[in-house]
Amino acid sequence: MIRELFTTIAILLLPIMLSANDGYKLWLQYYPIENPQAWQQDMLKKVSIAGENETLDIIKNELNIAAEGFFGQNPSFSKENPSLVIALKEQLPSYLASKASSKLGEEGFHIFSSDNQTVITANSQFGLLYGTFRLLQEMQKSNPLSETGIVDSPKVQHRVLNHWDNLDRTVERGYSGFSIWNWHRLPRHIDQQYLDYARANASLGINGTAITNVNANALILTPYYLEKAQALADAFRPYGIKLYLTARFSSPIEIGGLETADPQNEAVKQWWKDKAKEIYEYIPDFGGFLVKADSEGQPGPHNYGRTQAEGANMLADAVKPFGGIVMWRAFVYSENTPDDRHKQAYNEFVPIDGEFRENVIVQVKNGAIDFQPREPFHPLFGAMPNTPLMMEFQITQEYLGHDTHLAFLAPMYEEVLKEDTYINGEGSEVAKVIDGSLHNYSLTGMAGVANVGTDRNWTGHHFHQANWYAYGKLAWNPWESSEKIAEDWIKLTFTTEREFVEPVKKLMLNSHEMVVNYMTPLGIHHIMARSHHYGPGPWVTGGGRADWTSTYYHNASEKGMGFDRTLSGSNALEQYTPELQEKWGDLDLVPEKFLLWFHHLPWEHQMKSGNILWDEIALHYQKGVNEARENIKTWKNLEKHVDKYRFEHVLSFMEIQAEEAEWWRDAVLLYFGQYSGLPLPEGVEPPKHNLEYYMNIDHKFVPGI
Ligand code: BDP
Repeated sequence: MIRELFTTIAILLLPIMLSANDGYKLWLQYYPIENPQAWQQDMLKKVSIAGENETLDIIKNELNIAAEGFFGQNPSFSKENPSLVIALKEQLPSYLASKASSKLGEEGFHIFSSDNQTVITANSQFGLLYGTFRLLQEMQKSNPLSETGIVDSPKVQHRVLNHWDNLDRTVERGYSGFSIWNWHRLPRHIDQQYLDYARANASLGINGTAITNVNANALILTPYYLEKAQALADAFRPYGIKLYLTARFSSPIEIGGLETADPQNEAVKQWWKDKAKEIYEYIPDFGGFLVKADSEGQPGPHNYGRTQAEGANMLADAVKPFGGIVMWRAFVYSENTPDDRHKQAYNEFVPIDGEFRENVIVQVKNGAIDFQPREPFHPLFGAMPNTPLMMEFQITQEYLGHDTHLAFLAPMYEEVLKEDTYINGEGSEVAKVIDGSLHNYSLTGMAGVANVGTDRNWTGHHFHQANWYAYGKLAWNPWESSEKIAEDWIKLTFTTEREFVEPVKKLMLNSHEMVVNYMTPLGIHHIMARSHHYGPGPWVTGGGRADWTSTYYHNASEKGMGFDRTLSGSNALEQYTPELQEKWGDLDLVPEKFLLWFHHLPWEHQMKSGNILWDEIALHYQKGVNEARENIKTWKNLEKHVDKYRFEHVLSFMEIQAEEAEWWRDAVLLYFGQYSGLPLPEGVEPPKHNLEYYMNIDHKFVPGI
């Protein structure tokens, strides 16, 4: 009797339980497909998977979860008359193998129909895994297979997440809780979250993870930690994910007892060789090292008068016998170099183009300063034909409002990838540097600075899951469009209902521009609060490093504002091709989004709209605020399409965002207004407080530092 009562209560509670979606399942919701078409239901009825191994088990498990979610039923796994065949190309009967594409490479896949069967085939088990995820995504979106099916393979080899996670579990620039790596419990306890993390990555085709901060701690290379790293590598392996570690350049001194870390010193070279050998004993398929050197206080080859190539090559030689690579960051700049920070990486790396070993890839941030809300592409892209370069995007929103500001970053990534460098004439887009086609690179890669943490929904803001997703999709194919990425993500994460998908897509696609509007419009940059970068700080000046202040970048005075990077200023422009110099150097041709990035202009400068610069700046800030408010209305109208948890969560973050957009507008306009001496134009709301009030805001313990 009591048991029956419980059952009844449980059944009654079911709808409420179902609606409690905390977002943990990311874009792998596999929610019920309403009115499924025959092909959808039939496809997952009887599945044949050729062979046995851990990756195939993962595939099987995925099909179970998906079929259960879509239709409330599990597939039967059988070789008899299967509706879905999953097999390596070499395992397929010849009549099917002959239909499979010959262009799959190592990780690609082909999904096609033949008679009444659907076939997923590939040359490797990871290709099968990627193909399975793709098929399930298409099912959730109710996209029937076309005649030719889907043939897809990654355009970039190394698709790596960079975790800026410290050994104490804090995450540098992390806003979603603590590091998901529980070092204390490793290696004995493998948390389910590690597997779910690997699964989510595999569903996007991400095939590498650098698990430690670029501001590295040498301890990670000691046996105590290598044993833990090994446990993670073992957990990730069946998902096709390789593990990388960050190498602190001074490790030979700190943990090796040597007196120097000079890359030309024989004992140092040998130390790294031995260390690499040791690491490969723990992790036979270790991916290699990620290195930040000679930057922001990190040790590096400069300490010994050596070049970045000499430093990188020493590590490259150490991992070479085991097939490892070195991802050497180009984020090298110094407060002691008198040049515009914009120019320093280029000046350092271009002269040593071609001097790196063939297993080194230089990792370049998307822009020359530092993950600003908007930057022109880094001038190194296109400028190093003899050295493979990989892209580094920041997924975590250090300079984009942290956890609560909705900014869908695919349009920002896409803008950079599709920009033409003109290096080999028109059509030399950055994406062609990244996919290797422009210079025939032997190595290709893309890194994304991860935004995941221990928050239940992984990323703080539910919509920031979309940035992890977008990064993965663009790493797989840098030519993918943001619009498609947004639409797919919405459908997989929430619903396929048009009344929801369309407005949310619009909101997402505009969200990055909205943030730029209320933070740093028209090429303004680096005016965030000092150090934690949370909120406005255009007044930040002085301190140890000019290149970490706002005044260095905006140069505001009674005469106007902006960074003159033309011939009359730092001439950073000369690092771009003549086509771009002409365009970006000319006030009539430069896109207004880059105006104050390259030019210092008077407040009365005439803009294309007919407004003067000051008015235009102010109107952009107001526009951003209006857009943030508008988003709240849009979201509220969509309540009936979303589960309560995610609806409320997103709504409260949107409210914070709209409030903080006002904070940005008021603080920045009051500050620059002191110099322009001009009134706010019509349509811009007066500030709520005075400048002093904003300058005195002091947020305690902002996460991420
Ligand atoms: C800057 C961050 C700093 C990182 C650095 C980097 O403020 O925390 O260590 O980039 O990329 O944006 O190395």
